Amino acid sequence: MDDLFARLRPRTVLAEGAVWLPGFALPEAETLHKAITQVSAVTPFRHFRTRMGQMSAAMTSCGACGWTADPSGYRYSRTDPQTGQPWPDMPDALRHLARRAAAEAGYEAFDPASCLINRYAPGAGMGLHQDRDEEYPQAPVVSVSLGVPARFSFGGLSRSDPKRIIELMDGDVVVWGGASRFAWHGVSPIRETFHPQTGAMRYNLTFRAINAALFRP
Ligand code: MD3
Ligand code: FE
Repeated sequence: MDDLFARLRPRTVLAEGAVWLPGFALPEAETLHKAITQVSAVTPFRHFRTRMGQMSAAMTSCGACGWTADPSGYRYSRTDPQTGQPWPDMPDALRHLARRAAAEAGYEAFDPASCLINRYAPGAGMGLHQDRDEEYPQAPVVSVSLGVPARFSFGGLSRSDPKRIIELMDGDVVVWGGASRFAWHGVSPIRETFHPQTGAMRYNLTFRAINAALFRP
């Protein structure tokens, strides 16, 4: 039954290197929600302040390093600046899901060092940007969407390239590799809707391989 809607939305190659796997994470949803609860109990969700202002999505991380931001810039760090402690380990179930998804898209060797967890309340979004802080261009980014849907737009390597808009739903996975790894993308403000597991919230998990020189002691 869980697979019904996923079946109606077939696996889609969105652009060179970008593979959309509708509903791929649905069988793991319960495990993923538990992992989010466990990680955020140790390293709470917070809204980073950047030079652009406060981010509307709340974030936390698990794995060997986590993404952080402050008015001086963006970086990966081994410890959570808020707790001073290492980020919690990446739960095996999350790592395995990310590796299976990457393999489906042709990346057999993917081994993520970090999982960034974004939480969007109604009205929260993410402006158009590129993901360039990893310094590991050969690895894809694996993204898992949970909870209420999001209107996601992505373009090309230039900010002004034409955009395609897709609706990312609960359990959808997208693998962004190859020529799509540095595509500009963003999330429109989340609409007020309801999901039985998350209420009004949307979560997005992004799994990333990071250049170890960036976070080794
Ligand atoms: C396309 N997150 O955390 S994930 C991010 O829904 C981020 O929370 C969004 O963008 C979210 O940086 C979208 C999808 C995603 C992630 C990385 C990409 C799309 C991408 C890298 C290249 C192209
Ligand atoms: Fe991004």
